[in-house]
Amino acid sequence: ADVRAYAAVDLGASSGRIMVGRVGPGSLELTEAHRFPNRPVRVPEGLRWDVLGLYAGVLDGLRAAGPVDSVGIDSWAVDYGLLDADGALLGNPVHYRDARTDGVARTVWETVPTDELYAATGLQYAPFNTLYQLAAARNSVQLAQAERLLLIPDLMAYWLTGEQGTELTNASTTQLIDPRTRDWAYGVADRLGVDLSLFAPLRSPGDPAGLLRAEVLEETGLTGPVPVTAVGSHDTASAVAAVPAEGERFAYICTGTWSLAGLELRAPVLTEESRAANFTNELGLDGTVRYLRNIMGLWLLQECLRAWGDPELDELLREAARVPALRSVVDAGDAAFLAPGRMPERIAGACRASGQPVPETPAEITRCILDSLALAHRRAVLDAQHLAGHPVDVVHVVGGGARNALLCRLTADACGLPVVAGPAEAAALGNVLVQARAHGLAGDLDGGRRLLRRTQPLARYEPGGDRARWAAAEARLARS
Ligand code: ADP
Ligand code: LRH
Repeated sequence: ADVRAYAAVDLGASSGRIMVGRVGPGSLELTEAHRFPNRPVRVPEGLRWDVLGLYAGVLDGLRAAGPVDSVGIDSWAVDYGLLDADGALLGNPVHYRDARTDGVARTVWETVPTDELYAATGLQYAPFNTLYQLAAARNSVQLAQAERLLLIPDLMAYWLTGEQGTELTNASTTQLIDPRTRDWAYGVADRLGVDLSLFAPLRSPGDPAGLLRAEVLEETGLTGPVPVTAVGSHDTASAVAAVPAEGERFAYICTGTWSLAGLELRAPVLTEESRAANFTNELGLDGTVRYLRNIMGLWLLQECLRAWGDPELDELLREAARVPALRSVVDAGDAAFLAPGRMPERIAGACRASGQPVPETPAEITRCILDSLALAHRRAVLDAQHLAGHPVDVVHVVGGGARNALLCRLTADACGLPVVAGPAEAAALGNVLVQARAHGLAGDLDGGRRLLRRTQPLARYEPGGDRARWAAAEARLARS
C-alpha cells in the first residue's frame, strides 16, 4: 500500500522530539526518532531559550528520522526571535517565564482597556502574550534593530528552508489576531504602535513552507527535495487536532508543562463573562476555535522534581496515590506559580496561607499538586460548557499527562465524567495528520480523529468517588 513518512518536529517547553508518522490508507504508526531536553538558561539579562541548541536537536532528529516525504514543525506559543536586515538572529529568544513582562500589561491597558482588547482579540490575559512581551521590549536596542519577528516554529522553518512566514494558529497567541476574521487585529496593533510589517505574511496549516536547504540536506544526510509543510505550529493546536473524539460533545485537556482545558468551537466566545473567567479563543484547524483556559499543569511537578534532584517519577506517583485525597489544594491557575524556582516551598506556603494542612514529603506535595490540577480541570470543563453553551459527555486527556494514571483518574472523579486518555504524543500526531492531508493521504479533521481511534492505544477512566468532596474542596479554596 501507499505509505508515506512525515517527520513531526515537536518542541515542548520541557523536551523537544522528532517523531516519524507513517501514514497509509487506514494506517498510522508513530515512532520516536530523537528526543532531547529543552532547558532554559538564566543569564544576567534574564531567562532565555537555548534556541541554537534546539535547532541542533532538530537537525540530529531529522538525521535520525531518515527519508521522509515532508517535515512539519510545532512548538510552544507566544515566544519569538528577532532578525536583523541580513536575516541574522538578534540575541537569544526571551523565555515566556522571564520577569520582563511584570507589570507591563497595565501600561498597555492604559491605551487599550482590557474589555476592548478581549473584544478585538478574544485572548486571555497572560503576562507573556506576545503583545505584552513587545511592550516590555519597546525601548530595547534589539527591537529597534529588528526587521523581522519570527515565532519559534517559524524561526526553525526559516533556518531549515530560508523562507519566512507566520503560521496562523500560533499567530493567534500573540494577541494581535482577530479570531472572527482570522487576520491581524489592525486596530489594536495601530493603537499600541505595533509595527505589523515585523511579521512575515500569514500562512495556514497545510500550506507549503519551502524546501530543506542544500546545507540542511547535507547535514542530515537526507536526499532532496524535502518539503516543509506548515502545520498547526502552535503545539496545542496540533494536540487538539489529534484529540480522538467522536462528534462535538467533548472537552479536552492537553496536559504537559501546561494543562490547556476547554472546547473546540465553530466561533469565538467574546462575552464579558468569558473575559472575566479568563478563557481564551485561540485558532485551531479548519476554522475552529480553541476555547480554553491555561492551568499551570505539570510544570508544578516538574519544578518540584528539579528541586528534589529528579527522583524516579513512577515510584513517586505510586506513593502519592496512597496519600489521603484532597487534604490540601492550591489554585493551579494562579500566576504566582509561573516563575521557576523553590516550587515545593511555594506550594507549601500557599497551603499554609490558606489554613490547610501543609504537605511536607515529596509524596504529599505531589498529591497536593495532582489534586489541585484535577480540581482546576473540573472548574475549566464546567465553566467552558456554561460560557459557550456547549455541553459535553466526555473529557479527552492528551499529552504527556495522559501517561499519569493517577492524574487521569482524579480528573475523571473531579469532572464527574469519563476520561479517555491518550495519545500522549498528540501534538506530534496532529502535526503528522496535517502533513498527510496536505500530501493527499487523509481526510478532514473527523477523518483524522477516526484514524487515531482505530490506531492509537487509549485508556478509559470512569468517574468514581464522592463528587461532593470536590465541590467542597473548591469552596474551601474560594474562601481562603
Ligand atoms: P511538553 O510538551 O510541555 O514539554 P509533555 O507533553 O511532553 O510536555 O509532558 C511532559 C510531562 O508528562 C512530564 O512533565 C510528566 O509529568 C508527564 N509524563 C511523561 N511521561 C510520564 C510517565 N511515564 N508517567 C507519568 N507522567 C509522565
Ligand atoms: C503549551 C503552550 C500553551 C501556551 C504556552 C506558552 O506548550 O503552547 O498553549 O499558552 O505553551
